[in-house]
Amino acid sequence: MLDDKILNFFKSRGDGYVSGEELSEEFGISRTAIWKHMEKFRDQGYEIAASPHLGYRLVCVPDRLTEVELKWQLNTDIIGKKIYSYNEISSTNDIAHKIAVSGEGEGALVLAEYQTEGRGRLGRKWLSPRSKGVYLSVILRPNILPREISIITLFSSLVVAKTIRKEVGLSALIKWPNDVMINNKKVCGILTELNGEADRVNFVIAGIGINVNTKKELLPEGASSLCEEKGKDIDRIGFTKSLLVNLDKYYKAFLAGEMGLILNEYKSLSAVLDRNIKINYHNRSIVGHAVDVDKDGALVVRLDNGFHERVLAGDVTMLR
Ligand code: BT5
Repeated sequence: MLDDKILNFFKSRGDGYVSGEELSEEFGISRTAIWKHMEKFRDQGYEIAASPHLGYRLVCVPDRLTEVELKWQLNTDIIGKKIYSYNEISSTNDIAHKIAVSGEGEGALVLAEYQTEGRGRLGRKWLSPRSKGVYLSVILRPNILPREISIITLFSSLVVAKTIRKEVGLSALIKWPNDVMINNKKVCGILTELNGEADRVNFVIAGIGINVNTKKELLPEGASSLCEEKGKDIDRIGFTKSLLVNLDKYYKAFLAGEMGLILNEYKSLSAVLDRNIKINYHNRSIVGHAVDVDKDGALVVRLDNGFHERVLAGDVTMLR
C-alpha cells in the first residue's frame, strides 16, 4: 500500500527531513498528492513537521497497534507475517478463528484497539479498555494432539512474563494455567482455543490480553496494568513488537522439540509451584501442594493424603 511505503520511507530517514520533491520522485506522484498523503497521516494521528525549504519530517507516530507500525523492522520468521489490525471488533479470537477457517496460514495475527466481547475462559468476560491494552490472537498450526493444547498456553504465558521483565523491568510471574501476575495482581490472561477433531488439530488460536496503560479504575478487582505497577506509561508499540519476537522465538523452540528448556524457564517464573493451593475444576475443588508442571502443561498437586493428582486446567487460589 502506498501509504505504508511512504511512512516506511520516512522511518528509514530517522529524524531527518525528506523534501517534497524527493518524495514525489520516489513514489511517482505529484507534490499535491504528497501533501494530501501528509494530511491523511495527520488525521490518523501522525505528527509531521513541514518546512517550506526542507520538506517533511516524521515527528511521532500514533499510539495505535497498526500493521504498518508493528511490521516495521519486525524480525520474526513465523509470527506476524500477516497482520490484521482493527479499531474495534467483537473478539480477536473470534475473528482469528474465522480467518483460520478460511485458510489463513500459521503466524497470522489479529489485533484490536477495543473488543466489544472480549472473552475469558468458561464464558467469562475480558475487559478491553480502548487503546490501552494489547488484545491479540495468533493462528498456529502445530502438529500436536488436542490433549497437548495446554503447552501453547504454557509457552505463551512464559513469553508474556519474559517480555514484561525485559521491556518493563517488572517481576512478572506466571499463575498456572493462563495468567501473568505482577505483585499478585493479574495483568494478563490467555485464552487458547482449538479447532480439530478427537485426534487431530486443525489450528489453535492463542489469544493474549495484556493491560498495558490501563487505569486500575477500568479493571476488575484484583487486576492491574504494567503502567500502574511501573508508575509510568509504557510504549505499547515497542512492547508489542518485543512480544511478537519472543513469541516467534519460543514457538520455534517448541517446534524444534525444546520443551525441556521451555519448561525449566517456565518453572523458574511460576507463582504457583511449591505453594499450597486450592484448584477449582469441573465443579470440584482440591487442596494440596503444587509440586510440578509436567511436559503436557499439567499441574501436579500433592494432596494431603500423599497422593498426587494431575490437573490440566482450572482456577487456582493460593493458600498460606
Ligand atoms: C482469561 O480468562 O484470563 C483469558 C483472557 C484472554 C483475553 C484475550 S484478549 C485477546 C483475545 N480475544 C479474546 O476475546 N480473548 C483473548 P479467565 O482465566 O477465565 O479470566 C477471566 C477473568 O479475569 C474475568 O472473570 C475477570 O475476573 C478477570 N478479568 C476480566 N478482564 C480483565 C482484565 N482486563 N484484566 C485482568 N483481569 C480481567
